[in-house]
Amino acid sequence: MNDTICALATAPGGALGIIRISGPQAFEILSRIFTRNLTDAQPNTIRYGHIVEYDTVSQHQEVIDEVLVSIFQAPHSYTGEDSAEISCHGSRFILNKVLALLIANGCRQANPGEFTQRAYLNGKMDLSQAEAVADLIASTNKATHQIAMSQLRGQFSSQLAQLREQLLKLTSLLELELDFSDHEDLEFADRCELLKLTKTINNHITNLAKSFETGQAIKHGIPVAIVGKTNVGKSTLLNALLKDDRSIVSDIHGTTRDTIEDTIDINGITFRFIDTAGIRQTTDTIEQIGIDRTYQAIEKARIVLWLIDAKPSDSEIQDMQERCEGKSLIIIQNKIDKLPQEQISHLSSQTSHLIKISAKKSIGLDTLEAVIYKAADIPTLTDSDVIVTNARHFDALVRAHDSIQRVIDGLQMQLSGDLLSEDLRQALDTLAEITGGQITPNEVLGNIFRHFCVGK
Ligand SMILES: Nc1nc2c(ncn2[C@@H]2O[C@H](COP(=O)(O)OP(=O)(O)OP(=O)(O)O)[C@@H](O)[C@H]2O)c(=O)[nH]1
Ligand SMILES: [Mg+2]
Repeated sequence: MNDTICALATAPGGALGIIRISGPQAFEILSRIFTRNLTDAQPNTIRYGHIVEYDTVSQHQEVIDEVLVSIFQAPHSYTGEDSAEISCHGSRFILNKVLALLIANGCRQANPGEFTQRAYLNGKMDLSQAEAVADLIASTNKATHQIAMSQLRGQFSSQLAQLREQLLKLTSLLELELDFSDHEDLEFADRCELLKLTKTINNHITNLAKSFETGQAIKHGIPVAIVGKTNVGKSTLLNALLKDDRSIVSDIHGTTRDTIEDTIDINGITFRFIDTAGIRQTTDTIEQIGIDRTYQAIEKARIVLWLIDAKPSDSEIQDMQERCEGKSLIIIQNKIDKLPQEQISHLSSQTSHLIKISAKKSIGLDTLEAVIYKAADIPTLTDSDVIVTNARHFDALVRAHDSIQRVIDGLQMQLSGDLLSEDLRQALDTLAEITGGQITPNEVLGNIFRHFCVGK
C-alpha cells in the first residue's frame, strides 16, 4: 500500500469521466500534471484547473483538458489515504491520456476493487461492508439495493458483533467453571442457562443462514416456470407479462421447442419467467428433448404457472402436484375471452384456486402478478433487515452453526467445559471470517476483490 494507484472510475461513453487516485503521493503526482499545486490544498475542496503535458524538448505545455479535482486528505477519504478525483470530459482520448500521464509520473494502474480493498485494510469498513459495495454497484432493483445498502451501513456486521458478544460470554462462563471447579462454594451459571443461551445463539445463526435462499432468489430473480400442454397460450402469456414479443406464438401445437426466459420486476422484486415446450406425447426426438427441459425448468423453479384450457385429469393433477412439491403451484385458466361461460364455471368448480386470464387480451394479468408476488413469499424488507446474499457468508454461517450444534450436544451430554470451549472458539473464528476480524489470507482477499470493477 506504499504506492499510489489510479483508475478510471466511470463507464466509458458519458459526458464526464472520473479518474481516481489514492496513495501517499496522490497530491504530489497530480500536481506535476495539473496547473495548480495540490500539496497545500485544503481537504474536502474542489480545485478548478487544467491537466497539461509538458514537452521537455520544445518546452511547450499542451493542455489536455479543463478539469475539476476533488481533494480528500487521509484519513478522511474512502480509502483512508490521500485521494483525489479528477472530473474530466468523457472523451476516451482524454481519459487514456490523463491515466497515461499519471502512470508516467509515478502512479500504478489499480487492480479491480483495489480502492475498496485499501478502505478495508485501513479500517474504513469491514470485509462484509466492502463486499456490499460491489453488490450495491450491481444492484438492479429496489430489493437488491436495499439489502446491499443495509449491509454497507453495517446492519449485518452489528448482528455478527452481537453474536460474538454472546459467544464470548458463553466462553467466559465455561472458563470460569474450569478455573474454579474445585471451589465447591462458588456458584456457577447453571448448565440449563448455558444451554438456553447457546440455543438462542444458534437460532440467530440459523435464521441468518436461512435468509440466504431468499437472498439468492432476490439477487438472481425468482424463477417462475410457465408450463402446460401445447397451444394453451404459454408463450402468449410470457409475451404479455414482458410486454414484448419475446417468444414465438402460433396456433400450431408444439411451437416452442426450448426454454426461453426473461425477467420483469413486480413490486421491486425481479422474477425470471421461463416459457417452456408444451407437454404432450410425441415421437419427435427434438420435441421430446424440449419437453424434458420443461420438467427440468419445473425442478429449478420456485413458482410454477400451470396453464390449462380444459379440465386436467385427476392423474395429470396428481402428477403436477408431485412435481411441484415444495414449490408454489398456480393453476391458470387461459383464453377466458374465448371459452364458453359454462366451461369456465365448470373448470372453476373442479380446480381450487384457479386464476382466470386471457393472455391474448391481457385480462386478469394484474391479479396474476399479485398472486405471483404473494407466492414468492418475500418478506417486506426494511432498511434494518439482514438478508444474506453472499455465498462466502453463507458458508461461514453454516460452519459456525455446526460448531455451535456440537456445543449444544456437548452441554446435553454433560461434557466438561474444556471440550466445549474448543468448538466455541471455532464458531467465533468462523464468524470473524465474515467481517475479516480474523486475519484474512491474501488469496481470500484476492478472490473477493477480483470480482469488483476497476476504479472501485
Ligand atoms: N382467444 C385467445 N387465444 C389465445 C389466448 N392465448 C393464446 N391464444 C392463442 O393460442 C394459440 C397458441 O398460443 P401459444 O402462446 O403459442 O401457445 P403455447 O402454449 O406457447 O404453445 P406451444 O408453444 O405449442 O406449447 C395462438 O394462436 C394464440 O394466439 C387467449 O387468451 N385467448
Ligand atoms: Mg409456446
